[in-house]
Formats: sequence, C-alpha cells, structure tokens
Amino acid sequence: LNNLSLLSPHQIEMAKMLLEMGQSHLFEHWPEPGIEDDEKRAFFDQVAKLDASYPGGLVSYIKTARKLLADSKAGRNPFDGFTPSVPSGESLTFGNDNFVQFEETGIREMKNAAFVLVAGGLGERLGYNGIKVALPQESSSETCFLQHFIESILASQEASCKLVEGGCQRQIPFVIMTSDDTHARTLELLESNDYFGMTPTQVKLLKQEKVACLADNDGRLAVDPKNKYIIQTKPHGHGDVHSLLYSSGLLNIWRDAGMRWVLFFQDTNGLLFKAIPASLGVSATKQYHVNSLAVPRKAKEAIGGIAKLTHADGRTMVINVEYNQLDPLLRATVNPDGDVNCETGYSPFPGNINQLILELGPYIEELTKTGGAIEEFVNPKYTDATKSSFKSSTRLECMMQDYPKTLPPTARVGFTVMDIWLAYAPVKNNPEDAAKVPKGNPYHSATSGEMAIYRANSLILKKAGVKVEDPVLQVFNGQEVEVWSRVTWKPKWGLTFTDVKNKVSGSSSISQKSTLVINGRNIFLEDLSLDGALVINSIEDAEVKVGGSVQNKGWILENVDYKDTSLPEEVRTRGFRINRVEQLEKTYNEPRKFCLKP
Ligand code: UGB
Repeated sequence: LNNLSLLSPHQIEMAKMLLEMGQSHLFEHWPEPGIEDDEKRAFFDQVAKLDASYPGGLVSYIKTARKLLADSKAGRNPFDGFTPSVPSGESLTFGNDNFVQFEETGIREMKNAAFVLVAGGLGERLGYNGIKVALPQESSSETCFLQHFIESILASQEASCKLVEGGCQRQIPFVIMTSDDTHARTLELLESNDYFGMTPTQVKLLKQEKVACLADNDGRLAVDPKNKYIIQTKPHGHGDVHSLLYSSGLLNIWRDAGMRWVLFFQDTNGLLFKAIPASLGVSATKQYHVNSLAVPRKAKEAIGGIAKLTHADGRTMVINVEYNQLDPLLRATVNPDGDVNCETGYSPFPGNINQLILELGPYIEELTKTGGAIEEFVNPKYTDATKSSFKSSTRLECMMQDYPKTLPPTARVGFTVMDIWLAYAPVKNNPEDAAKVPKGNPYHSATSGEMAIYRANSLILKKAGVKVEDPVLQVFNGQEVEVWSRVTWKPKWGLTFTDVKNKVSGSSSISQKSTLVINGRNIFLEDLSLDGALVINSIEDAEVKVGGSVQNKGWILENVDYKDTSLPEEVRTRGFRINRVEQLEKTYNEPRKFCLKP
C-alpha cells in the first residue's frame, strides 16, 4: 500500500480491484517506494492490458475461473444432464449433381462472404519453428498455405463477380487472427510477397491477447517465477476470434456493404477450399445460421465430434464435443463402450474440421448480446488425486466452434459432411507423433498433408475423365502413405468441379511417377499422355492447349530422415525431398492462343 503514491488514479483503481479479488499475493514481496518503481508501473500496465482485452475485465475473468476450477475439482461434467445423439445434416458426395448444384450456388454467394483465418497458434504439436501459414502446402509448386488461401479467395471473388450481370467490383474481405507469437511474421510474409496479389487494404490482421494464468483453485493469478512484476500469460484459444471481430467493428461494416456470410478456417488445411463452394451453397440453400464442415471420423480420432445434445429439461443444441469429452459422455449416457466405430467403420458422430460458415445478420445479433464472449473451459493438470494443486499454472480457454452454445433454440444450426479426401488434411503433428497414430487413422502430418493434396487433385481429374494411374504405397518418416501422381494447380484454374471438367477433354492419361504443375488460368488438357514432369506457366490472357505425349525422367521423391538437422525443417518434417531430375517446362507470356503438342 505504501506504493500507491507511485500510481496513476487508474492504476490505483486496478490495485484496489486486485486486492478485492483476493490477489494480495501479487504484492507480497514488493519493496518500499523508491526501489524498482518502473517495474511496478510496468506491472500495472500489464494489468490494465489484461483487464481491457477480456470481456468484462479481470474481475469477470477471476470469477469465471473460480467457478470453472471448482467444477473441475468436483469432477462436474459440462455436459451433465445432456444425452448425445447423432444429428442430421447434409451429406455431400463429390461430383454428383447435388454437389455440382451446391457448388454453383456457393460460387454465386461467394461475393457476399468474408473470410476469417485463425492463425494465432504456434503449433506446438507440429514442432515447426516458423509460422504454420508460411509452410509449403506441397513441395512440387512450393506454394505456402497463406498464398494458397489468398489465391483461393481471389479466384472465388472473381468467379462470383463474373456471375453478376455487368460484373461487380466486390473485394472479399480477409481477416487473419494473429497472436504475439505469429503477428510480426505473418505481416512480414504478406508484405514481402505483395500480399500474394490481394489488395493490402483487403486484408486485416486482428491480434489476440493472451490471458492471465491461474496458480491455484482459488483463482490466484500466477506470477512469473523469474520476475515478480510479471503475471504469467498463455493463449486463450481460437474462440477469441468472435470478440475480436465484434470489437473491431468490421461486422457492421460488412453488413452495411451487403455481405451475408462469414467463413472461419484453420491454418494448415490445404484441401479446405475444395469444400468451401459446395458448403456455402448448403448454407444458402438451407438458410443455416451456423454450418459446420465435417468429415467422417474414426472413433477416438483426435478431432471433435458433432453431436446433438438433448437436456433432461428439453433444451437441445447441435455442437462440437471435443474428442476427450465425447468418449466419457457416451459411456455415461447411451453407450457403455464409449466412442466406437459403427458398421461403416467410422464413428456415428461426424468429425468437426473447424470450418464454420455463419450467417452475418444472426451472428451480429448474437454478438450484440454476448459481446463475443464464448463459453470457456479450464484444463488444469493436478499434482495428485486430491486435486488441490496444479503441476503448472493453468488458464481459461475457449474454442471458436463453441459459438452455438449460447444460441436460442430457434437458431438454424446444421452441418455439412464431405468426403475426407476432398475436405480435410491438416498439418498438426510432428513426425514422431504421426508415426505413432493407430493404423488406419489419419496422420495429420506434413507428409500426409502434402500427399492428400496430390490424391485429391488426382481423384478430381479422374472424376473429370482423365486416366490417372493408381497410387503406390511408400513410407516417409515412419508413415505409410498413398503416393498419387503429383498434380497441382492454381485455384483460378479449377475452383470447382465444373471448372476442372471444362479444362479437360479427349482422352488424357497421367502415370503414377508423373508431376503436373498447372500455373495459369486458361490451360486446357486435351489428349495428353504424361509420363514424367510437366510444368506449364501462362499469363492471364494466354490460352494454351496441352496435348500429345510428354515423357521424361521426371521428379523423384527421395526419402530423408527427419532427424537430419542439415536439411531445412520444411523438408525434414515431410520425410522426403523432390529431386527434379528432368521436366518439360513451358512458359506462355503473350496474350494469344498456343498449342503444346510434343
Ligand atoms: N489458434 C489461434 O488462432 N489461437 C489460439 O489461441 C489457438 C489456436 P489447433 P485444436 O482440426 O483437428 C481444433 O491447435 O484447437 C488457431 C478443434 O478444436 O491446430 O487442438 C491455430 O492457429 C478440434 O475440434 O487445433 O483443435 C489453428 O489455425 C478439431 O477440429 C486453429 O486455431 C481440430 O482443430 C486450430 O488450432 C482439428
């Protein structure tokens, strides 16, 4: 208290609040005024920041923490009283009429959508030292995730505006949620690459702040062990995206500009944009306020399951139940065996891939009530069964997919299940952990993420009529994967299945050892027989017909060991590198028609 004289009126207020909230331990070892005064002021700067960046301030944070910590100690299940059942949603099969129809509707709606990428996570599980969006999604074209996302949004914008009579100038807004861990490097990646072709003002970065750590069950804030003037902080989770969007004022700007949808997505799923047009079509057709994208899920797979929860008092909600909660919930209610596969070989609960499509109007209405606050949880690691102390400090967390939890029963909450090969192959696990994934479950590694892109592109081409040779099985970093022909294309070449079909004609074939990199828009495959590597680059106004027989030694995948520290991390995490032995590379940079027929 002697130190109060050092403080500004606002800082004094903060100090009183902390004392009232049982946080006197924070000042226990503070020396007399005159000693370390700057550090004391800096402490209050941090307190003010923590207070301002949490809805309801620190008082609210500490109160919620006490309640959730007491629930956790008592072993209270957040789903007590709820019985899970399998909800109904839209299940799509790639390429059939229904799918094509939804894609068409989706593309029409795309100009009314804003995209939000949550990229504040560092990806501890992946063990990569850079930011995840800078990782190449595949190493044939070496396109990084962020570039692919931006080019997909730009291609969607263009395709959608083309459908408007007389065209339209709409620029699809793109928000990236960053954190202190990722902000500077994300900005630097954008700036050093001219925003990958997007207008810089089209992109907005919103930085999430960390929250205070909790030292014990009484909700005492944790002090940094090395510096008594710093409160320990940790990430609060991707759920922050809702309060950040709300406080940024962007939602109202979008609404006033005539936008109708907000699409949320995660940082390393290279397949996602293949699923977006059709899912947005589902949202528009079914008028879903909330549409979660989902894929068939293996029981116990480490992704959340979408379930309908019905409470004894009649309340129902369709919500993601995280994988660690689904099994106990099922055991306690409808199935003593817990989370098990059904006769299809998959869990009856679709897997949440954390891609959400929200209708903007109802979203704003809801956030106006909640301020964007999302139901939180706490996950302390206790030292023993008495649950009286923690191994290390904990904090409150929140997840973006918990948004529907506060919605009224009238809200239209649905989901769209897609083929897994089309929609979901995130890069989350390091090689060692991926190699330990039970056989048959997805690895979710850099290796599987890249292979999934080749497989999806090969399967799409196959469906469009190209003869693509069957894959071979190969092992990289201890993971057995299907290796398909390495086919990649720019989003503007084939955003939808219809686009791809329009680019392919006659009778074309691609052998398994082949690589095909399509780097342009108006490139048409006609009676092409490819056995080797072919790279086609073309400018916007060139039109290139690619046919004939291309045969060369091609690009070979060579195994590398992830422990070999002489190699770049991007290569090691995949377990292979591409040896570009021989290829045919053609570049067309004049605005006219060309024909490649070797
Ligand atoms: N993220 C942030 O932007 N800020 C944060 O504070 C934390 C993360 P993870 P997670 O796809 O398999 C989710 O860590 O949270 C970003 C779903 O909850 O990769 O363990 C981060 O940058 C789960 O239901 O995933 O699990 C990244 O883009 C399931 O769908 C994103 O949030 C699972 O993803 C996800 O962060 C999955």
